[in-house]
Amino acid sequence: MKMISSMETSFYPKGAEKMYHSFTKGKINKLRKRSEVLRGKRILILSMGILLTIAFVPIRVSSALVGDFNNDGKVDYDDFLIFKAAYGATTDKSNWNPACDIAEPKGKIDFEDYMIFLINYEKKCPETPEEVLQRVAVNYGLVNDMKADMITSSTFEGKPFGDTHYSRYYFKKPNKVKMELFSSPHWTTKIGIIIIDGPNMYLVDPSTGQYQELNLLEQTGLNSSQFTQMDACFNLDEFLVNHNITMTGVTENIGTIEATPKIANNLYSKLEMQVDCEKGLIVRSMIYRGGKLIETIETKESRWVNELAWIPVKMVKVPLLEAGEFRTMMIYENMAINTGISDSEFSP
Ligand SMILES: [Ca+2]
Ligand SMILES: [Ca+2]
Repeated sequence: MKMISSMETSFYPKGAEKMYHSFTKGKINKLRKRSEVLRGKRILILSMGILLTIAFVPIRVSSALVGDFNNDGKVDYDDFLIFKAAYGATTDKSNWNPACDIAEPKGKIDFEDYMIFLINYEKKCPETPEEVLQRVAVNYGLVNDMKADMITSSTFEGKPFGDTHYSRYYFKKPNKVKMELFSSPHWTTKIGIIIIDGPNMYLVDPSTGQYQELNLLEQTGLNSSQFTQMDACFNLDEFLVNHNITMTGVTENIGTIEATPKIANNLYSKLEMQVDCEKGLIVRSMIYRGGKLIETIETKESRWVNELAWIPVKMVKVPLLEAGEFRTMMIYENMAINTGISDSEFSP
């Protein structure tokens, strides 16, 4: 989009551009983003010297800013929601929106279009905490499910601690999780299965098929309307309803957000999240309970998976222990998204 505006500027003789600015003040920025048609008209208008009477008439033209589907002069979350509604459509579908077909192949809104959309999405950290979290929602916005092989190992005071664990991780939007625990890196013998389906948690013994059921709402003190909103990645609207959020710091690319739950629970009293605005990825979360930091989770490595989303593939969890420094490293291999995991995968 930078290229477009510099091209546009070159249409003007220097003096005329200056005069135009002085007449129109803030409106120039809006007009800058309008189409070739309007640019042609502006040149005509300038040469005729009757700028004020005609300049604002032909406002109903399509935007030249790629990805600005609602024509408000910026490419942001609102445009993403429009794109998301049309994602996957072909011309014969009811959700077909020709405005979103911004890349080849034409007649289909697919991830080629998504990539062009992302290229044009504002990358710098915005000024409000809501907009920073919207970057996260945009990153995960086209993800329906994920699965990966997960390798977990721990250190205490820098030395290996306990066994390395091998598990298969499944996630389905908005709040279904399954972990199959294996006895060895051969991924053959399951020794346990943990399923979380909304507020229900099941601990399954794979050798007998018997399971124990736990209600997470009772365990955590979260109420049912809060429960699905803990995750700013997949339930942002509800997360915002249930938390007070403030921005405590921002650099070019990293925005730091503090979120406190409006209704107290016994899992956390505050979340501090550092968001990489370019990727839309939470790169560090600090969890507080009773005003005290209890755990830090940091993304050490992320990958652009299936050209759809940035997903953490190496994370380190550091609980705050008085006994010493304990670190758990989680490595996700063979991460795949949108493979169509069925709901039945999450029943015990
Ligand atoms: Ca827009
Ligand atoms: Ca296309």
